[in-house]
Amino acid sequence: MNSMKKSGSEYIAEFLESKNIDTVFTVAGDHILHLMDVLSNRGFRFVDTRHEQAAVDMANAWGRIKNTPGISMFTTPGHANAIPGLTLAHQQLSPVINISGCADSNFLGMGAPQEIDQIGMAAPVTKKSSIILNGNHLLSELESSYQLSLSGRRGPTHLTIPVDIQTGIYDSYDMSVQKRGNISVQFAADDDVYKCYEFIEKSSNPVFILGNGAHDVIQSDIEGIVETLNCPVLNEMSARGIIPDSHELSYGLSDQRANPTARAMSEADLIILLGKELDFTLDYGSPPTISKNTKIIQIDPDEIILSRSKRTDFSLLCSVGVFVSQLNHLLSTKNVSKKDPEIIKTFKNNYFQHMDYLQNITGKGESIHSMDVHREMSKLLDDQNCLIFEGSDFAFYGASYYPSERSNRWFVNGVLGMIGWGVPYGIGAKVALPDEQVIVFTGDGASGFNLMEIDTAVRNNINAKIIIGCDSVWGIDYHQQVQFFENPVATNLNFVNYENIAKSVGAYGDLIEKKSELGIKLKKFLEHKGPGLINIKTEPSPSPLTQHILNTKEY
Ligand SMILES: Cc1ncc(C[n+]2csc(CCOP(=O)(O)OP(=O)(O)O)c2C)c(N)n1
Ligand SMILES: [Mg+2]
Repeated sequence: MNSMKKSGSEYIAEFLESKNIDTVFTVAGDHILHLMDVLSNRGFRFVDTRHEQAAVDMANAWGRIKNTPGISMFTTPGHANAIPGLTLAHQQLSPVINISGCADSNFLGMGAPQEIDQIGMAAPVTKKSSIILNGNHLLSELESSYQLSLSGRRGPTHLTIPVDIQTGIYDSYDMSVQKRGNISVQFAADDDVYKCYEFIEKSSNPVFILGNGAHDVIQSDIEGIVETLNCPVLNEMSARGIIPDSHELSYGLSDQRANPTARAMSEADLIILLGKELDFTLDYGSPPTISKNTKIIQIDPDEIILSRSKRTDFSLLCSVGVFVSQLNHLLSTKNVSKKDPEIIKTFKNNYFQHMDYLQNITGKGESIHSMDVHREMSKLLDDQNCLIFEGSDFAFYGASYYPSERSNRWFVNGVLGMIGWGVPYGIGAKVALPDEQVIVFTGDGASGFNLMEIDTAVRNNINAKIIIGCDSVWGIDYHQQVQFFENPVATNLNFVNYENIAKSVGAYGDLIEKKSELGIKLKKFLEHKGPGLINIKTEPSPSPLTQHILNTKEY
């Protein structure tokens, strides 16, 4: 190989190209201009956003859908703004590489321009946070960030690359390399898989839960297992849609707070957690969600997650996709008799009861209930769509209503419960899915954090669709304050003509105030070829999730 001299920025560009990454979510700034220029000259696509949090949320959505790290790129003060986005990506286990520039490394620690502790700020919300001080380490550092963000429980990584490392010239002979195979996976020992099989054999009504650490499960493997056994399966986050909700043994979202159907898991005598933490959504393995005598098996690619469980009967550190394949294979070699669990009847009853409830709630007269919107929307959607549900009552009605039929097309905020990410998430998702309808359902409060990104969508020609349920309250908290304290504090909002904000930046905007207008106006909105926002005046009403909080929380 001939020796070649290239700038640090050129090495970064070549690295990203070698991983087929061609898109960068950014806000420009001093310390990243050299790298941006090199990437631009090589044909990278820049989505130039209006806030760094939003840019990371877009990279998060893009990375989850493409199953490769989404790239966000900032200057130093922008890095500070990126922390909330990294926090969400960290909790959602989304593959992201965040690259921030900083001042010349020769002057760090001496009051260099805009100097802050970038590494320290990103460290708690990334899998790895580091600074490159030797340009010859660029490629090996990038490779390890890439591998880390995709392996095990996925997540964001951060690299600070000072300006002098971007502009410095390095000889390819001196460049460190880490040649890797595919993304690393951990196999389970055969006798450990057999032990799991023995638990399943002894159980009369097992329930499988695919969690956020189960993104690598193959549909035919999990279908093979639950069909062989005739037992129910639930799923969450990155595992949503791996087994479609329309499968007769799939009972949808595992979060029983938002999906009352899932509460039937309390009748299981064995719960098999596949990449699912035994967290508060499962009452840490206790009643009322999980019965005292229920056995719990936990498979996870992360030892920390296993170690946090306070009661498991058998746990195993292993890639979930690999384990599910191994178990499916083992079951296929056995003469397994099908379970005939009563529990399926309970799941079915819960499901029909819940759907019946959702089908029949409606606003008074011409006023609009969130469910009026979701029922109308479901008539208009085909199967080529991607739905994003903010952390709002308006959206949570939808999250317990619309099925998830394909993986990476159905997103909620997850266990962090953060709000404000939905609008940029939808825009990032649409960059990854140019041929599908991408729809964000958001409350009015949550929409406000990053609503200016509708301008990003217009400038970058990204046809995302935003639907605001405008109930003029911060609903989830407002309803709790009213019930528990009879005193809503700081939870009232004005009715705002959000559609005019969209129109003012050149997007489609419309307002719906009457139930009878829903069908026609939503159809026109979806047919519009360009980004848009529809603002719907809705009645405040606690969603199934909030209702569950109201029923179970005590002060
Ligand atoms: C970043 C962040 N800030 C505040 C909260 C607390 N919070 C959760 S839901 C919610 C209300 C959401 O209101 P809105 O978006 O209007 O939706 P609605 O429930 O009214 O439909 C708030 C304030 C949070 N989870 N995350
Ligand atoms: Mg609201």
